[in-house]
Amino acid sequence: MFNLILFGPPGSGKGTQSERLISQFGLKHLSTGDLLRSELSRQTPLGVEAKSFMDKGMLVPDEVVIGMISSALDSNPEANGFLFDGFPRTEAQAEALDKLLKLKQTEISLVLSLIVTEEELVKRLLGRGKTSGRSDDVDENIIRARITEYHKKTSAVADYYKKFDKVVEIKGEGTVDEIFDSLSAEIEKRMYIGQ
Ligand code: B4P
Repeated sequence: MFNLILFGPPGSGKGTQSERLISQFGLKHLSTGDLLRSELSRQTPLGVEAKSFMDKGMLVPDEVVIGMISSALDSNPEANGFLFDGFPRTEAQAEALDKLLKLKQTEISLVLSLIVTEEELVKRLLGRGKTSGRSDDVDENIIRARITEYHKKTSAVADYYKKFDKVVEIKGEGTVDEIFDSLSAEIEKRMYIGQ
């Protein structure tokens, strides 16, 4: 099994690149942002709880997202590997993910970390806000709050995986094709050795 984490701040291109990577490498896409937005649009109790955090640019509580990922892993027993997009976002989530994968006798193979400047992130997210209908993309204050949450709680996740020598940093500015090629090259170097 090849399990990839696509890591980076909000707006760094995780969702954009994930769409292409899953079709190229046959991985099952697990995006906590998409899972939460699906709960939200169905107005489930979980979605209603999550909305109050997402609308302020804050992270949703760990136990909520860990529970969602655990069910998603159980629902996909046939997967050849997973692409985790937007998860883990805290050290507690990273530790929980390690335990869940261990139960399945597998582990994280690689963490690809997209590096993008803050001004570019804000520009992209405001741009997406004009068309996406996402309430967390329209207000610059909320966007900056998400970036602050990232620095406070999420950037430490890269340090967690660096201890296991699993992180490769990728320049996340340039065309979508250029970034996709850089990400693919790193996956190809490892995918066939690990399988
Ligand atoms: P997510 O849905 O994960 O979204 P994101 O980080 O904001 O965006 P992403 O990184 O995927 O977007 P992309 O760059 O592709 O999170 C939303 C919220 O959900 C969080 O704030 C949090 O509240 C909650 N949440 C999710 N997971 C959680 C977790 N594990 N724990 C707790 N809370 C959680 O796209 C951005 C824009 O850039 C697009 O318009 C795209 O077209 C553009 N773009 C992409 N690549 C580009 C390029 N190379 N050049 C120019 N523009 C580009």
